[in-house]
Amino acid sequence: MAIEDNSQVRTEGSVRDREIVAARVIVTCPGRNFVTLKIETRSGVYGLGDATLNGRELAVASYLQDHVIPNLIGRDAGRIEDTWQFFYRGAYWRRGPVTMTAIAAVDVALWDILSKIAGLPLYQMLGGRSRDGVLVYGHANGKDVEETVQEVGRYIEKGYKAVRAQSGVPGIKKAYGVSNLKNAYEPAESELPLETVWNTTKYLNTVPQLFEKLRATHGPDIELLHDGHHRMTPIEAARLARDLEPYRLFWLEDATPADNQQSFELIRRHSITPLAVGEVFNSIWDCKQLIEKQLIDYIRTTIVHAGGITHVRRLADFAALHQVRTGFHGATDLSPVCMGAALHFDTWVPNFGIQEYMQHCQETNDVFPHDYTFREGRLYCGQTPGHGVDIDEKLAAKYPYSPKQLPIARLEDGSMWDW
Ligand code: KDG
Ligand code: MG
Repeated sequence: MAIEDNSQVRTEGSVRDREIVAARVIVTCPGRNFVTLKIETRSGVYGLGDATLNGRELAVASYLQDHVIPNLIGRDAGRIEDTWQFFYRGAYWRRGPVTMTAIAAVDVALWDILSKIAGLPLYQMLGGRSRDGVLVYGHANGKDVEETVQEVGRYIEKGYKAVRAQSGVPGIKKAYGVSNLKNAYEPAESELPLETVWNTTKYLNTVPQLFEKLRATHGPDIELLHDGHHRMTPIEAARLARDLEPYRLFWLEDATPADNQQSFELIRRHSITPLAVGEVFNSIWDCKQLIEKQLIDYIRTTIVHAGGITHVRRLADFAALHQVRTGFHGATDLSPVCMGAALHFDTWVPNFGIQEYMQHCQETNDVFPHDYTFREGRLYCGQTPGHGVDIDEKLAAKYPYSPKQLPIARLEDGSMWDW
């Protein structure tokens, strides 16, 4: 069967046009590192996929270059599902962030190609619009509660309807999510990991004060979010979730590490604060229990780190059966290519919740021209065929790779902790 299909590639006109004749990996650092896969067909149509895995970029570049691209040449770009299965099932060594990011890059590039051939924006290929614009949340942060409250105000003035708030904590030198640069929080800032010191007690004493002040200052309508970034144990997370109930959060994210999915039962038992998790997940299997037991409200797993549109579509459909909605990861370490694909997905997916939108810097936007736009708290994907994001390769070549790793966290006694 496979052999017959391959012979069609060589003889059928349109299938022949879709034959993959070249693929290459582009590594660039316009403000931060990005890895992009470009796939070209015989007819000259090309597609782009994001392959960026923060702090581990070259592992994915090598996986693509050495193990994926040789298998892509000669394949029909229209066989998206079969190509996905080939790289997932066929690799024998399945799952994991490196593999699933590489598969995602191929998958998104193929969806881009097929949409371009059809002459349609990608969301049409998925089934068309479910909404006009995509609700997004921005990142407000400050060195203390006062400054963070002001920063949230700045986002509201800019039209945001949802804002994530992260504040400095007295006694913690470098709290997660707080930067000197305000909009541009880039945690991967040094060649070897920066060592930060963590204290959960101090954190748990500060966060409820922050949200009390936010509600008192900005009123009941603005949606407020917070990221615990895996630092709490389940019972500590349950306490924070309960303490935050009066301030009605849109969600509390990554309250505790989800390696043991069952640990979310404990948080759920004690609190009605909505929970979001999953930016580090690579597969539906990482959240099967969380979803089917309704232990979470939002799934954050996004296209670039979980096998692309083909796999995340499956995950979203499964989540819909359990009234779990999507809330895709959208930090700046996910390139505009991922953002473009995510916005088309968000425009289609019936069980959409929210999309994270941490704005890229000007250098990044110049390297990746795109057609999505922000208006009154929502992002709108464009009508260009494909996912609407391109790469300026000449400009990209001017920004060579710059090795950077994410920080680590230790407790005050030196023990390693979750960053
Ligand atoms: O690479 C790690 C970042 O993407 C992560 O720290 C950002 O937690 C994050 C978020 O919610 O955006
Ligand atoms: Mg997060």
